[in-house]
Amino acid sequence: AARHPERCILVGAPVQSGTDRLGCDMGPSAYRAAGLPGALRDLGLPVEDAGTVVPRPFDAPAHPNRAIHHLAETAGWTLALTEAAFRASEAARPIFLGGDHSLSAGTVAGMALRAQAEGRPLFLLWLDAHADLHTLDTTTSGNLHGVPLAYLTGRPGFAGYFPPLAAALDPARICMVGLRSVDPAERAALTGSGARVHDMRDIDETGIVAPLRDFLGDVAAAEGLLHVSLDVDFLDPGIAPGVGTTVPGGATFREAHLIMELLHDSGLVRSLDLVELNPFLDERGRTALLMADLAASLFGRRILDRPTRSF
Ligand code: 4U7
Ligand code: MN
Ligand code: MN
Ligand code: MN
Repeated sequence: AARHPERCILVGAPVQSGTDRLGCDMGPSAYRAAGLPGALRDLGLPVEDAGTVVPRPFDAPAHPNRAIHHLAETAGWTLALTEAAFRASEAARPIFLGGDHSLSAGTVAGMALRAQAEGRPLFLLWLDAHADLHTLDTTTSGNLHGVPLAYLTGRPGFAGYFPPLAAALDPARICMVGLRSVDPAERAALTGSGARVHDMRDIDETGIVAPLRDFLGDVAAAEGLLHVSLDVDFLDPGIAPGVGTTVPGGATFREAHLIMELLHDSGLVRSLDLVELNPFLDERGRTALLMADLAASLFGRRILDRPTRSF
């Protein structure tokens, strides 16, 4: 399998234009306060801090869907983060410190360019309670953290409002895990899309190991780059209260760690989004600490040494 750089690079993305609650802009600071850079260095990894991205100006016309807010600002973040992700991933594995989930419209678009430059396909693991598959026409909340996957897969209606997408993702290379709040328009978009979708019921019935191994096997066989997008609300609100969109019945501490441990052992992860942390809603930093802990597991923290699995 193709090797990835060892070096990690932290990229601050204090985006909050995609939500209707303030506070996500404090996310990057909270991850630093939670000790994420040190935890990665303790694993023996070279860690660079690229600082904080700033949005680019973007002229978006008013959209007929009056619910939508902060459209031009979110599009400007998308533009800036596409470039930042492409640049940061040249010789390192980026960790994007969010910021709300609209930031993934940029980070994943940038990683798609990186994959294209390396002549390899991009795969995406989306860990989230939500599908984030609304188009600008179907969102009723108008919160653009609910649209990144529609943009990234080339669903209609973004032209002129968001930066043009160089390379749309093939839904067959997307695996979604943790779903438990899907709106009717998103459910319709998922049907027949070819995306792999594992809702919480699937996890309850069959566990997550077999489907995840299956997906990772396909990434390895295609010599793909894997991007992981981890939304705080993937986790159960009982262990991760620091998020604006809690949904009961989320992943447990061990389920989430097991996924990170399997991802590490696969050696396939090239980039990671940590999104939706709202430190203003957190309890004494526990959600920030848990997210940092999960990131450390993905980058190699382990309970005991064990052989890595080759696919
Ligand atoms: B997140 C929602 F209606 N679907 O569109 C919407 F349920 O990035 C939620 O996954 C979106 O946290 C959640 O507003 C976006 C809602
Ligand atoms: Mn999300
Ligand atoms: Mn979510
Ligand atoms: Mn959310």
